[in-house]
Amino acid sequence: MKTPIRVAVTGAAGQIGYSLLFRIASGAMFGPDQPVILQLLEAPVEKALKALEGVAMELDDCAFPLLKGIIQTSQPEIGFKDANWCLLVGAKPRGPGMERADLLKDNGKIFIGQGQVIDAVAAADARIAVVGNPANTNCMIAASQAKRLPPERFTAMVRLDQNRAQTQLAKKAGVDLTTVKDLFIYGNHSPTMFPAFAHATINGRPVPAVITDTEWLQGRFCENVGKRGAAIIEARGASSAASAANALVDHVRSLVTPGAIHSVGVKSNNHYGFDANVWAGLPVRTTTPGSYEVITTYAMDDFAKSKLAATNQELVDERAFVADLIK
Ligand code: NAX
Repeated sequence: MKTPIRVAVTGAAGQIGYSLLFRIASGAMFGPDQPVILQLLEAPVEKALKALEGVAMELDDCAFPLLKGIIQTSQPEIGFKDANWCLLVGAKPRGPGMERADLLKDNGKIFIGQGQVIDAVAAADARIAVVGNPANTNCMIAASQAKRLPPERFTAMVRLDQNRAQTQLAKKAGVDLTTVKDLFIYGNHSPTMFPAFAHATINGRPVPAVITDTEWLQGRFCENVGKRGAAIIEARGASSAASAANALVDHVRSLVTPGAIHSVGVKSNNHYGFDANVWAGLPVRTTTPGSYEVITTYAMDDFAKSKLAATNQELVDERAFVADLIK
């Protein structure tokens, strides 16, 4: 029997948590022979902690063979202790009339604190994946607080956007979605992000050769993917949860699978012209479990360059909003 992996999950009693924890405990994230210990962290709010108790009871009731322990806490020092993976899902939602700048600052404070505690108490091999919005900037903020853990350990989730884009292309082309490959998301997890269709393939052929409607690719397609979150809220009356949890399973599963190529929000280091210090969605290839290299060889046409410039600008602006926090 392998040693259990300790997986810390914040916002564990939230919507995404409710779809996510059971997948982790069933083996979908780390494999069918990898035991896990779930370290569930919630805000110090009575209602949330009570709900967490209920979630933990349901996890118990599933009798998952791989689940070797459940910790419930509102204290980051306990929740992140010796964690091998820290899945930062919890965040303050944007309230009515709230400016994006206020959301950035409020969440910034949470991710400053969590970044510091993770750096102090998580396992030496800790990996961090940020889902709570604004995910890229929250990830940048958490990473800015780490002295022990290097920046490449901190990743932001853009996999939901990749999955959304893959299905949109498959539907348009009338093909099975598994035939759509090499579709990567660049930039922010926001409507500015860019699904780079020109490099993607369908049955081995470049997407623009299969879907010849350039106006659709540059217009409706990019818009549908970028604004899908809002469309889900409109239809469901609540934000994406099961698909977000599924994307996080994919994000981590791909990061622990050598050879996988996928989209991840990482420190850009100037790749594709992004500001060096923002976390941008980029194509990566997993090298060893938990580590990756950015694929830097894609050429960008003028349309792609303009999209990259816009999403980069948004990330730079977000960073500027929280500059005083991360000093
Ligand atoms: P919920 O509001 O259902 O759950 C969030 C949970 O986080 C709550 O239970 C809350 O008590 C908890 N929380 C708040 N502050 C905390 C803290 N300091 N420590 C621990 N827990 C804390 O939101 P949910 O629908 O689960 O979404 C979670 C986050 O994911 C949101 O920020 C949301 O915007 C973001 N999303 C990100 C996506 C992505 O692709 N990156 C897509 C889906 C989702 O919109």
